Amino acid sequence: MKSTFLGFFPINKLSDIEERKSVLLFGLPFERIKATPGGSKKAPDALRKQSMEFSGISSHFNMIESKSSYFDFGNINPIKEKEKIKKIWKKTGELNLRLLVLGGDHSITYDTLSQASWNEETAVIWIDAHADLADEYPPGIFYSHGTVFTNLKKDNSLSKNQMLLIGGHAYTQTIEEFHKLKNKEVSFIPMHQFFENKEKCMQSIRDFLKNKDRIFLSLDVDSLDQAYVPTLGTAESFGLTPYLLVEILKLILPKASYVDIVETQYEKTNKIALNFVVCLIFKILEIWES
Ligand SMILES: [Mn+2]
Repeated sequence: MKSTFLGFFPINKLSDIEERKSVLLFGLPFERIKATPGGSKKAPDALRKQSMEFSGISSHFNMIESKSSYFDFGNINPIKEKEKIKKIWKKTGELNLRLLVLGGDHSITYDTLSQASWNEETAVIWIDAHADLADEYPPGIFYSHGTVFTNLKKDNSLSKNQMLLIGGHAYTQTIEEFHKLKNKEVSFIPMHQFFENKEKCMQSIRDFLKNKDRIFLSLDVDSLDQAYVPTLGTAESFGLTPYLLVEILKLILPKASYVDIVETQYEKTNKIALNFVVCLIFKILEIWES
């Protein structure tokens, strides 16, 4: 490992973790198909490096004095190192770990969550400008960043009460995913509703969480308005604001044992998206700690 994320202790073997509820970070620097512009596979190492520009201390949170232990397991290749991901889930079960995963494109969510153990009280929530519910994307490709939640639903026989999309508002030209949302094949709170009736949306999230004991959260950075993350390959207007995202995270994170952050793309001269995701990671750690 070249460097670790600020405040995280680098480890080579999972047996080095002994403390319950530790946060285990790892990267999946992987893009399943060639997209223009690509670059999300560079994000795990770039985020680690960029984190060193920060102190990890804010008015609400001091990473250095945190009660939790933070470990960085480096990067994993989701095709060649499937076994490693399996071992991480085993360790997570034994010690109640909290996983923080850095993608990669959105297809990595399938690599991690298809190896998790699911029951009726387990659910996945994805915060995303897009639904990622295509059957094929692009045509002829069944496993990509555009089909993640179709595949998770199918392969784990998930019901709509186990799947919640928050913040969707832009859909692919293959209109099947739009129909799936219309037919309520998954639970869904579209972006515009937050601005029409925010409290109703917050209550919908609380209701969804009520009978769940374990949440897997997948956070696509393009759920944020492009003003905050201008270098993404699929940047969208009329998206989430950072503080609205934090309010949503405060509801979800207490039950989330897994968070991934995907599709972080940046330019050499424009580090806004990287800085945003570094600060988002501090926020996630802060909410987990509180
Ligand atoms: Mn996505």
